[in-house]
Amino acid sequence: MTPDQAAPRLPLPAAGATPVRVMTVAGSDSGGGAGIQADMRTFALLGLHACVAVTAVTVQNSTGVSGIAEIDPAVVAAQMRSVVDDIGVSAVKTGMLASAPIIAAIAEAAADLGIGGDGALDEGGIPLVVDPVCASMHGDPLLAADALGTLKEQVFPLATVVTPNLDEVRLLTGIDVVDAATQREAAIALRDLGARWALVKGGHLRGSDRSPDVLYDGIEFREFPGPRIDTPHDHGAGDTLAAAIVGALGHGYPVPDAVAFAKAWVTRGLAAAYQLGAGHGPVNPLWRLSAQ
Ligand code: PXL
Repeated sequence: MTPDQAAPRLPLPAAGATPVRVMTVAGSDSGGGAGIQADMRTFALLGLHACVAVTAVTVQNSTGVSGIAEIDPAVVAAQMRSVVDDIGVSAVKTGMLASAPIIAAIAEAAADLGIGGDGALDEGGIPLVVDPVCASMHGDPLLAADALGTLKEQVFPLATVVTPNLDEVRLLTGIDVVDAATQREAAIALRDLGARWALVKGGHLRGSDRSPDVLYDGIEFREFPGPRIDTPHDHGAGDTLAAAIVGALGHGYPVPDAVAFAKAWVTRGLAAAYQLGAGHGPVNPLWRLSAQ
């Protein structure tokens, strides 16, 4: 299936029919632009039923994060088990995971529930998209410094796709992506950490008016060029991209088609981003509902 770049959409359920179900394991953003709220906006606008496992509650507005309350790791894992055992999901995303104990609980639950791992892209498997969120756009930490190793060791080997931005690539691999060659080197290093597919986003690559993302499966490098949308209002863009990948995987798209779809989706959202509060506004999945 070739994604429609102009009007990216997924098949919609008939009224009253149970939609495709997906789950996000992520933190809440009280400002409504990133984290769980970004994921749910995208899932809803794509016609999906969104389940959640909350990892942390952030106190946050358009100017930054001023507080974080972590959820008990056992409660995070229990949310995942409760949803999968009853409702069932066809794809899962992780975002802000906050701490090493939360990550360990999630990794154990995911392995038990058949989320990610080798069978993820087989019939009946549950693909896992790992957005390795480390900090907010303002630089507020969203992952404990001592949790990076746990994320790499316990979650990356389960990941169907990882979607780091260039700051996260540096933290995870030590590679400073400055050009196409280092972007490919980073994709190889991320796969070496255990992910089946690595998507290295080019959005923060300076000196270019294009922002090609590079997707690598250990065999082929695929480039996803896109226009660079120059806006200060890109809060939640990474979450939105990863959520749209989850939505497309939940519908059974192959990974490269899911990425192409998600890229078109977030590009439309960035073009429609709006100002909010005194700081940075969010990427806008509501473009789909906008008055012309
Ligand atoms: O955009 C990454 C992100 C994810 N999750 C939460 C966030 C942010 C960025 O601020 O607040 C809860």
